[in-house]
Amino acid sequence: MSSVFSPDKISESLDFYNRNGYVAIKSSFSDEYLSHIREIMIDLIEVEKKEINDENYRDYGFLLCAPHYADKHPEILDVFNNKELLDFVHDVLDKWFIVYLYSNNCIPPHGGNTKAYKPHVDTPRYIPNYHQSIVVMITLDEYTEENGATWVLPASQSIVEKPTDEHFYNSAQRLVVPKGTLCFFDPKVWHAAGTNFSKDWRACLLIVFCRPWMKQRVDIPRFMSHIEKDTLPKHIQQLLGFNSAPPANFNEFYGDEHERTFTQPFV
Ligand SMILES: O=C(O)CCC(=O)C(=O)O
Repeated sequence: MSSVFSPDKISESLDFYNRNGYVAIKSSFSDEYLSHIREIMIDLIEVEKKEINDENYRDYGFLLCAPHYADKHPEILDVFNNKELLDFVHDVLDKWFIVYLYSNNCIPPHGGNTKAYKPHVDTPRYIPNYHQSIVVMITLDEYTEENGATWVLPASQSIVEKPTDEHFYNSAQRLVVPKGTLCFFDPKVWHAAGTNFSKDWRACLLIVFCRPWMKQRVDIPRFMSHIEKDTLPKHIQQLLGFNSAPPANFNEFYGDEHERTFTQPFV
């Protein structure tokens, strides 16, 4: 079993993250909520596959924009009320961070893989002593070596050159953690999803947060244009990037607060 920090051990977990490029922290999500979200994710994977309807579709197991489905499944957005999660991201990125990507990685059973199974980094951008983004993987199952627990190469977040597979698999650790663990990653750390040899899916949510001046991976507010913005709580609008859209006319830049599209401090 990997070390899982208690959320009140803030300085120890931050120190571990800064040294190793990842850290696992226990969350307060209920087992019931995690199981419910897991069921929704597994269903949505098929919905999205059908919608994309492309023979060469390579992203089976991932959703491109989970908040897109918040009209039918508003509980998808409840993760943004989780204090342990937001507190840790705040400690790394400071205030006004937004969601860069809200996805998942569910690995099919019986030897299944996803596109994330080879050693990789998520974002190869190297700015010394600066965190531009952070990934959190919320485990929706207990992770075991059998069901595809993630491999992570400790302290590899400043290694630009791809490690050989031999070095990676000899030196990487498996994230063998309970369901409901918040696994934070520096997007520059070398890691890989495992292969799932069990009889059931291995599921997680994957959320990437970034600084508010960065462009999101997908335009989440436009992906949610079928959902009335004002039905979303203000702090969730802010996190999803509704307050950090580049202005497209003079009013959106100079107008009153309700007309402007970038309303949070430009940090
Ligand atoms: O699901 C996992 O175990 C890792 C996911 C991953 O590597 C990724 O999405 O970049």
